[in-house]
Amino acid sequence: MTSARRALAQVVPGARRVLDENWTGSSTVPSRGLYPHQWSWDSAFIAIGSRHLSVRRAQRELETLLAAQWDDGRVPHIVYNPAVPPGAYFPGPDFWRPPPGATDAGPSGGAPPGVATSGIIQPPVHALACLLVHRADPHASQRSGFLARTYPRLAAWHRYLADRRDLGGGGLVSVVHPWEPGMDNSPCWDAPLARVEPAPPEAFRRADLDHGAAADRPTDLDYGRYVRLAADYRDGGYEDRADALGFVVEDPGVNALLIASEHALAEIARTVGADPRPHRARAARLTAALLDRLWDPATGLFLCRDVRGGDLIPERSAAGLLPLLVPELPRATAGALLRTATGEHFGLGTSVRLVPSYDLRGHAFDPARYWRGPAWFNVNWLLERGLRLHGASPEADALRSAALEAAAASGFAEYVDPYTEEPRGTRDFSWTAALALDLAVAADG
Ligand code: 9WN
Repeated sequence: MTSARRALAQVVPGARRVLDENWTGSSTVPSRGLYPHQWSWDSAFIAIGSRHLSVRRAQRELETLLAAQWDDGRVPHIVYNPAVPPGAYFPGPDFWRPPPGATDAGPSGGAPPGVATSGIIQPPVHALACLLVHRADPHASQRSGFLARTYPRLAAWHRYLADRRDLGGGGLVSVVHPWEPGMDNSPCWDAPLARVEPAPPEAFRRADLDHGAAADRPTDLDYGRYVRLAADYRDGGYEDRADALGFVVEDPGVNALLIASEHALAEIARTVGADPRPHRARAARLTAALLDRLWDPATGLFLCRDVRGGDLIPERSAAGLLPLLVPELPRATAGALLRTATGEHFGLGTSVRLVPSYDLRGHAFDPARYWRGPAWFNVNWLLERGLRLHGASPEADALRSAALEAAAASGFAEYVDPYTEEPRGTRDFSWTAALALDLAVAADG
């Protein structure tokens, strides 16, 4: 049996089981216990995998999410399932309701009537996901009008990011909460978060520790700060004003994903008969701003910028490698990123097989704790794609094989120790199953 066939045989039945079990009929929960609602970037990754099982289901996944889009264009990071008890996840739907008068948008913020959502965002992987779902069966997609329906929503989403979230004024998108870039507990947030007064412990009750090991999850102090930031944003009516927000950061991962998605949106526009040029132009402007504001030649990596403090944050995170997804990255920059990925700080192909979320040599490195060292499958899927885009096929092939093996061997874990590949976090995690499925199909193809 070839290694591609072996990967298919190892991964496909398990991945299908996880995705079927986590499907609710209109979307897929990331995990039945720990994350019992719909999450934004999870759904994009899930659709990228589930398109191989059912294109209609993948379309539904994305359209359920996009149906919860706010009137200002933002796509919320959580869409709550009304059938799930309110205490099953913290923060629940009630947490996000703005106080009366805080916003013109009414009691549910800007969410459509009858839909309960959070008020913050996650990385914009959705246009890329929509394009890949379309490509799984272009004729059926065309017949069902999938891209024609999703294009206006995706365009409004990107417009919100470009127009309302350029809080640093330099042409990049800022995040206003550590949950927004999706890498919640990254050591990159430690310095900006240190300025935030934590909410008192009696102000909230965590539900995550009912399902996850405390050593794998953020600390209570981190949670206190997450709660304070989210409550302040809500109480300010979700207004995106740099001077009113306690946490404002330009993250290279979020911006790289927006650039990749903006290129996908140009392709979608072309397919539906709209003008692709504004999307290409925005991608080019974002690429120039990314290079200008976040590239750090000394570390050979893109860094985060603390907009409130003004400086680059001197921490090496895997988010800084994600600009490998940018097609117009200068050759020398892509080469430097490849050297950084394979060098001592990320160790790809030398000390580890999967890229860790944070610097193996960093002062805050922890191989078990949430985004402070473990390897995550979505990050590795994105990097595999970026390596291939920039011609590093041997590295991409090795990463793909390692991700496939680790996903199956770990029981589709949420994340793994980068050295031992021991499973961490929850198991039967949807994006691990979905992206392993996608890699297995590509390996076979
Ligand atoms: C908060 C669902 C989400 C992922 C994030 C991951 C984690 C939530 C949490 O789970 O975040 O949004 O409760 O910790 O960090 O990337 O989307 O899988």
